[in-house]
Amino acid sequence: MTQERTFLIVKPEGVEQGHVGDIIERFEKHGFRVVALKLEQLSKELAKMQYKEHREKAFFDELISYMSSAPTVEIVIEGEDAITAVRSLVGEKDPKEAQPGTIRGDYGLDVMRNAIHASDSKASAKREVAIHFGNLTVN
Ligand code: FUP
Repeated sequence: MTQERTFLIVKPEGVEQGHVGDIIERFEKHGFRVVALKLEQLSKELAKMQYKEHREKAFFDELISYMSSAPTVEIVIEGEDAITAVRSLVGEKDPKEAQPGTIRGDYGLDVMRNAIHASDSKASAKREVAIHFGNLTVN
């Protein structure tokens, strides 16, 4: 077991529908600590940096418009094996396939509006934290 940091975004519909408190509580109840937190309406430039691996995809423009359309909440959390453990609390990308009790299973509307983003690897966590929180250390 290793202490890790990972990066999350509560997406616009998660903020709009009032799920921020519950989402943070789920992570805290599982023993994770919040180490950085902010509410921000992302610029298109920041959203493009966040999702640059998808820039050739058909859904990219819609994703960027959506992610920059309203406030989001960026969070860095820390705990044992945080990257893998957090992805399992988040659930499958498509809310229709996500288990009830996962964040996307409970709150996601569709593949794009799936309530929350979570880094999928150490390298992604490092890259994404650098985009949103400057030189905060990830390990
Ligand atoms: P995840 O890491 O679970 O968020 O999944 P992906 O990196 O595959 O997807 C990145 C973003 O693209 C998510 F916000 C969902 C969105 N997406 C679509 O909107 N349509 C698709 O067909 C696939 C992904």
